[in-house]
Amino acid sequence: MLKTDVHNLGHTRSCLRADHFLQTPDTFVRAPLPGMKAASAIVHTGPANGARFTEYTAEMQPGGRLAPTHLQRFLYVLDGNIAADEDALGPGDFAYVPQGMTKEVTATTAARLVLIEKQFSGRASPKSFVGCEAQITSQPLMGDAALRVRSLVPNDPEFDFAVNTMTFDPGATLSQVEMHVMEHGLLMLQGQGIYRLGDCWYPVAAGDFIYMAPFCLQWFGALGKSQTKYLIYKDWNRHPDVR
Ligand code: UGY
Ligand code: MN
Repeated sequence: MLKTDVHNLGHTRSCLRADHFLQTPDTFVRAPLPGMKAASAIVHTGPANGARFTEYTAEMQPGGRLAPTHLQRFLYVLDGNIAADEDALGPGDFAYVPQGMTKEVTATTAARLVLIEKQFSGRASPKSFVGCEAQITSQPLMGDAALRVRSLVPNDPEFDFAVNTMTFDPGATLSQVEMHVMEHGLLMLQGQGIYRLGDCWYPVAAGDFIYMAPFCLQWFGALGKSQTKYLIYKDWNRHPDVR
């Protein structure tokens, strides 16, 4: 058999456009962020591509630590176990740390977590919280029981962003093509489907990350025989004047 050291002849599903991008795991590049210990980051999006938030996956060795941040921080555990100060968190658990508060985040086993960090644009800083996705009651989106949304950040105007999981039964779709002022960071957690972004339709699957700029046309349809789920960030409770 012919052996080659080229990687898919340079082919990938990753793609960068003016109002969106798709970042697939074959193109992830890992590097520690300043202050991280025994951990590295895959940066998905941030000010470098015009986003008003930063999102990255942290891959931590046992005993590894996240860098402190001066921003508000939301984290969601993908795999493994961590301690956020006194709270022990496992897969599907999440935590919010307001701007100005420090929480030491340490991996108690090898762990992967996704982090969202952004400058707080509200008035009074919300309080910290931890939660467990499975314990959040889901709501059908636009009355469609085949598409269920769980809001991980309380629906309270003091928060200036939202993070939701959206679970699609096989064949479920967004009920409309959306075009809105909010930007999105989206991590595919399980399953697969077709994402329309701008004028392109992409096959996407668990592990992929998508960034959508404000007003990016978007639509999703789930494919396959099992559920599809993604974790999605959006700016929320903000006047469009606030950047
Ligand atoms: O919350 C949202 O805007 C969500 N429905 N968007 C999306 O799934 N692309
Ligand atoms: Mn949307």
